[in-house]
Amino acid sequence: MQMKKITTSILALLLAVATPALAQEAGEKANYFIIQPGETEADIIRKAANVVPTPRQLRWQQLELTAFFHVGVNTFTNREWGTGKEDPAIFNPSQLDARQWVRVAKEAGIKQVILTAKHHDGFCLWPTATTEHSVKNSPWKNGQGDLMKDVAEACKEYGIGFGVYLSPWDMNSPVYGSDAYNDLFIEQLTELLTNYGQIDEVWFDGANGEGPNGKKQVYDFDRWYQHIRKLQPTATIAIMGPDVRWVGTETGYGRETEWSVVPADNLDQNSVAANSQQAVAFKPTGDMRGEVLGGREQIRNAKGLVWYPAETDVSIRPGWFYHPAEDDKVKSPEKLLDIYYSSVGRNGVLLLNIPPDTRGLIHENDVKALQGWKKLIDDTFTQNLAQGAKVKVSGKNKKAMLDGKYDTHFTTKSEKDTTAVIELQLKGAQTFDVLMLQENISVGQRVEKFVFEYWKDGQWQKATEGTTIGYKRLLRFEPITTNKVRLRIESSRLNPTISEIGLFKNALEGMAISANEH
Ligand code: FUL
Repeated sequence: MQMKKITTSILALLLAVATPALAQEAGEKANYFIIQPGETEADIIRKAANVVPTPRQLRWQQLELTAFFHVGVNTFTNREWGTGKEDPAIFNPSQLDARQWVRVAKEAGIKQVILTAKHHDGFCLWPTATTEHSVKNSPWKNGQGDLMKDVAEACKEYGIGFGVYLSPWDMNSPVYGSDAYNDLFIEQLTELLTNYGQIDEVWFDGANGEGPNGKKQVYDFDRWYQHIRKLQPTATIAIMGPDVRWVGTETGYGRETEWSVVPADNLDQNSVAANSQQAVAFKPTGDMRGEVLGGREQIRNAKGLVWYPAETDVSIRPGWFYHPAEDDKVKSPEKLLDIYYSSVGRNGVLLLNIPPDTRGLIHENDVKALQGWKKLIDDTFTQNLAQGAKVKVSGKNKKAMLDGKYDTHFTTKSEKDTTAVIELQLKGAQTFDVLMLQENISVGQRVEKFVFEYWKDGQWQKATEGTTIGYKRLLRFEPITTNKVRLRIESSRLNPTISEIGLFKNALEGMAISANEH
C-alpha cells in the first residue's frame, strides 16, 4: 500500500507508533484509519466499525480491574503534592510489605497494579543512578530498599500484571526545564523498564508545573514512546500516551455513551494536557463526562480514526496518598460497587487507587471495604440467569452469546444487517435486575442503540435501553420476573457482533437503580 504524505502533527505521531491503513480494502481492519478527502459519511462509519484494538490494548481492556499504589514522601508529610524539597530521610515505613498490597489487590479481583515510582516531587522509590533523591538515601532498609523490586516480585508471585507511574513533572530535578531533563527521563525509563522484568503499563500524568529552577519542561513524548516500545513492546502507554485515554473525571463514573473509537485528534498531547488537572485538586478541573467523543457527529469531520479506550481512575479515599484523617472516609463496598457499574460497566477499565499507609501496609479499613466489594461482585455475577435459554434470532452462531466465552460471537447474516432482535426463552421464570452485554471488540465496536424488553401481561415492555456497548455494558433496573426477554439492536455501524448476554440478580437490595455519584 502506498503511503501518502501526512502533514499534521497528530498524524505524524500516529505514524510514529503504528502503521496506518490509508484506504480500506473490503473487510480490512486496523488500529486506526486515515480519512481521505472526499470520503462519504458512510465510508467513515464503515471505517470506524473496523477499527480494532492492538493486542496490548485488548489484553488491557480484558483486565477490567486495575489498581494504583500511591506512596512516597507525601505519605509521610501528609500531603497530596510534595514540593521536591523533602528530605529523603522522612521515607521510613516501619513494616512495609509489598506482598500484602498485592495480595489485597488480587483478592479484590484486581488484575494489574501500578506503582508511583516517582510522583511530582521527584522522589524515586527505586535506587536510581539518575538522582540522589531516592530511597537509597532513606532509612528504610538502611538505604538498601527497592520498592520497584518488591512490588515487581510480589506481582510475579501472585500472577498479576505490573505497571509503573513515572511523573513527567519533577519538582526536584535541577535540570527540569531543559533538554537534559528529557535525557534524564529516558534514563529513568531505561532503569524501570529493564531491571524489573515485564512491565505491562506505563502511566504518564498530564500535570506540567514548574521545576526547582522556575522552568517548565517541554516533554519529548515521541522519544519516550519509542523508547518504551523498544524496551517493553507489550506495555500500554496510558493517559499522556497513545494506547489508553483518561476518561475525563476522577470520580469513577464514566460516560453512558463510551466509544473506544475516536477521532485521531484526541491523541494530540497538548489537548490532553489542557484537559488534565492543572492544580492540586482531588477532582480534575474539567469534567468531560457529558461529551460523547466518538459519535457520528464527532467522527464526521475526523482526519483519522483510532482505537483509544477509556481508563477510569478514582481513589478508594478522598486523596491519592494516605492521610490518617481519611481512615474513616474509605469508600464503602456499596459505593465501590456503584463505581464498578459505572466504569467497567460503561466500556472502561477501572483504575482504583489503594494508598499504603505510613507503616507501609494497606490499612485495615481499605482491606475491609475491598473484601466487601469483592463479595458483592461475586454474589451478583456468579450465576448468569440467562444460561440455558433458547435463543431465537436470525443470524450466525447464536449459541455463542450464552457460552461464557468472550472470543466467540453471534452476528447477523450479512454486513448490511445492522439491526437484530434476539429473543431468549429463559429456563422458567427468572428474577433479575442487571443486564450485561458484550461486543467482540476484536472485530470492532459497532452498536449505537439497543433496547432490552421483557414479556409481561401478553406484551413486550421496556426494561432498559442504551447506546454503546463496547467491551462490557452493565445496566441496572428494578427487579423483573419473566420467562422471556429480547434485545433489540436498533442501530449498529456494521453487522453487530455480540459475545455475551447476561442476566443477574444484584446481591445488594436497593442497588437496582442507576448510579448516583454524589
Ligand atoms: C493526578 C496527579 O496530580 C495526582 O496526584 C494523582 O497522581 C493522579 C492519579 O493524577 O493528575
